[in-house]
Amino acid sequence: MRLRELRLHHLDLPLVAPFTTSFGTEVSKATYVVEATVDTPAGPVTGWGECVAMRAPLYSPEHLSGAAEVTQRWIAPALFAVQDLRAESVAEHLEHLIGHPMAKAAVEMAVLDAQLRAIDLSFSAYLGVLRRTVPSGVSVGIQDTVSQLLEVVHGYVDAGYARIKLKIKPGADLEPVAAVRAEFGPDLPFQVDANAAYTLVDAPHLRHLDEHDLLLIEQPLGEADIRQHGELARLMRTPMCLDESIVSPEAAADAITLGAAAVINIKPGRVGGYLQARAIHDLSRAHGIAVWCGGMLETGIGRAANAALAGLAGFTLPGDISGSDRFYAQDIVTEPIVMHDGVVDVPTGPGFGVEVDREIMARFTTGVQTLTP
Ligand code: NPG
Repeated sequence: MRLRELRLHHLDLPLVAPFTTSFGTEVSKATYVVEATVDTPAGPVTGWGECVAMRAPLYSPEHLSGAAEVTQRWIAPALFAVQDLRAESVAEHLEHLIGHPMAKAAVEMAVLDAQLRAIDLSFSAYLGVLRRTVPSGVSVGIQDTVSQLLEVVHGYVDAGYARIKLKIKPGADLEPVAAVRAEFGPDLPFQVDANAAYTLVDAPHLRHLDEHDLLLIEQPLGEADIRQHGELARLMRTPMCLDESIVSPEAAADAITLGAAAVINIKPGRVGGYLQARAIHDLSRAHGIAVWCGGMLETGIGRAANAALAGLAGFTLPGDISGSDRFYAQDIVTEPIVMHDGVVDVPTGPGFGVEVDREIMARFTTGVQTLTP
């Protein structure tokens, strides 16, 4: 295959409700969608990817406009120069560029979608996924009041979500967690996500979370603090799950060896793409470490790909693969992902199995960058 053109469609998608985490509140989702045109033996084929970097470097060192710049100046030229490009070799062609996993993942995704469409193969079949559906969890942002929180959680529980994840931060942790557990009882699959908001000196405080029988606590400490997560894990009964810290299979191996992760959240963007994500799944499974698929408020493109990835056998916990309507009144694909009966369907169409609705996408487009050799 030969990469002919990359088009970055910059979008600003309004959220149905503000989303608050320990690093701030978002009222709309800025992203860019990658449209790759690839010459294949079957002729020119278009594939789609998306960049999950946030506007500001608050979750990880990447930010959206930086990712677009890196793509324009280094990633695209490196890939345009390749005579025989395959999705499986994208990472190696980009290995000399340090970091920027989300920028790389977005392009690899679009190349992979095109490659699979050219041979009429779905991403799930490519991965060898047998499941038809995967359990759908939902991530609940930090709310202003406990009563507001309970109302929001009631909505998701009534809708049938398979588990609830609550964002926490210092000052908004033990009380909301206790309130949700008391309201919904011991059977609610319930976990928390701190997005690196604590330090190891908070261990005595965090240990109180053990009283609430959580499925796991996600990333309480900083991205670089793998060893400290190991220490905290030994001080708590709640299973330790890492997100931000797991940037590569090597980081996953370190975390597992240090006892820092009983569970791993796999986000393809954070680890440089779906193929690396698969490698981390395989490594974790071989070590008996449970994984689940995280979410980055993806559009219908990324959500479809996540639903297929989460069909792999090692994904034994519900992922942040909520229905499109949890974040968006209007998605950019013709058939957005829908949660029903606590699950979402694994897409079966060619590539990621979704079609972009260009007319709808145009409504949310703030700019288009066309990159050619
Ligand atoms: O369903 O996509 C979703 C949201 C899941 O909470 C979620 N994502 O830290 O995992 C996270 C968080 C996040 C979202 C982080 C956007 C960074 C950006």
